[in-house]
Amino acid sequence: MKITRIEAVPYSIPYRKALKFASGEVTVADHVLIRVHTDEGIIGVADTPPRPYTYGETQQSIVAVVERIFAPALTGIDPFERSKAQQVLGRTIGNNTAKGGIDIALWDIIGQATVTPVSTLLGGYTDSMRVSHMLGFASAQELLDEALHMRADYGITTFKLKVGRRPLGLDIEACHVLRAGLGEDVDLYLDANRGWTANEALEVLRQTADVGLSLLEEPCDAKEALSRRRLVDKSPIPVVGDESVPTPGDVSRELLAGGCNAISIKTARSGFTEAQQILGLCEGLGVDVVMGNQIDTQIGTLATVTFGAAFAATTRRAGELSNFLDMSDDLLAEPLVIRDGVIPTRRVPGVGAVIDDDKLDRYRQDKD
Ligand code: MUC
Ligand code: MG
Repeated sequence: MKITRIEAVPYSIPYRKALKFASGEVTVADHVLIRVHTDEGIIGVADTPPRPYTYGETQQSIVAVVERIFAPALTGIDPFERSKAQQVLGRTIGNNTAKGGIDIALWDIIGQATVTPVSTLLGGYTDSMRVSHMLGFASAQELLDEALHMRADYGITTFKLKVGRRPLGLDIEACHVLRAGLGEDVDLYLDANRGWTANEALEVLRQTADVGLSLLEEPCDAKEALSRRRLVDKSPIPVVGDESVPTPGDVSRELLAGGCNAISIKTARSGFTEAQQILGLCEGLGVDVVMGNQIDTQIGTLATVTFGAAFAATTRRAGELSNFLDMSDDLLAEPLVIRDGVIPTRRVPGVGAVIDDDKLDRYRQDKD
C-alpha cells in the first residue's frame, strides 16, 4: 500500500460557550482536518487543533507544513512503515499537532486495512474511558453549577479546574466552593497553564490543603527550573507536565530534572506512536499519566479514547474528554456520547472517525 495524497482541510465551527484559561481562550474551533489517501482507496482521518499559545501553530501553519513539507515527503511511503514516516516527520521541528494528526491518520489506515479497531491494535486493555471535565474561568458559583450539571446529566465525577494569571483568592475560593458543593467523592485537580510563580503555587497549595486536590498541572513555567524543582519537591500532590512535555525527549528531560512527577499525554500533539513512547518511559520510571485534552473536537476526543482505553496505566485516572460539549456542532457523522461518566471506544476497523461530508462542506474554509 502507498500513500498517494495528504489533504489538510481548514474548517471553523463556533463554540456555544468560550473556554478561558491562563494561557488563552477558545471561542471557535479553527481546526484542520487531515485525510491521508492511499492507492488502495483506504483513507485515514485525524483532527488537528492549532494552539499558538502552546505550540506556536496556527491553522495556516498546519495547512502549509502538511501541504508543502509532509505531503511531498510522505507520498509513496507505505502507511504500515510508520517508523519511516516518523523519521520524515522528525526532520521538521515543532509542528506538534500537524505531526500528531498525520500519525493518527496512518494508524487509522492500518486499522482499516487489517479490519481491526486501533484501540485493539494498540493493546486493547479495555473498551471505554472515564471522563474528566475541564472547568474554564468563571465565578465560583458558575463553576459549581456547571460541575453539578455535568455530574447530573453525564455522570462525570472528575473535574480539572483551570486556574492561574488572576487574583489567587478567586482560584482558592473556587476550590473550596467546588469541594463544599460536590462533596468528598469527586476528584478535583488544577491546571494553571504556567500562570503562577512557584511561590504563588505553594501559597495556593497551603490555602487549599483541606480541599483534597489530586494533581497540579503546569503551575509555573517549567523553564524556571530552580523554583519549579523546589515546588515539585515541596508539593504534597503530583505536579503534572503538559505543554512542557510534548515529546518523549521533553518528558525525560523534565522528569530527570525534577520539573514534574506526572505526565499529561495528549494524542493531538503526540499522535499514537510518540504517545506510546511517552507511556513506556513513564511506566518504566513509575510515573503516573493522565490522558489530556487539547480542547479537542469529537474526532480528537475519539483519538484520545482510542489510545487511553488501550492500556491499564492510561485508564487509572479519568481522561479529559468532554470539551467538545461546548461546541455548537462537529464533523463526526455519529456523535460521541458520554453516559454514566464514560465514553466507549469504537468497535470498528480503524479509529472509527467517520466524517459527515455535508458538515465538512458547510464548515470548510478553503472553498473557492
Ligand atoms: C490544557 O490541559 O492545558 C489549554 C491550553 C492548552 O494548550 O491545552 C488546554 C488544556
Ligand atoms: Mg494543561
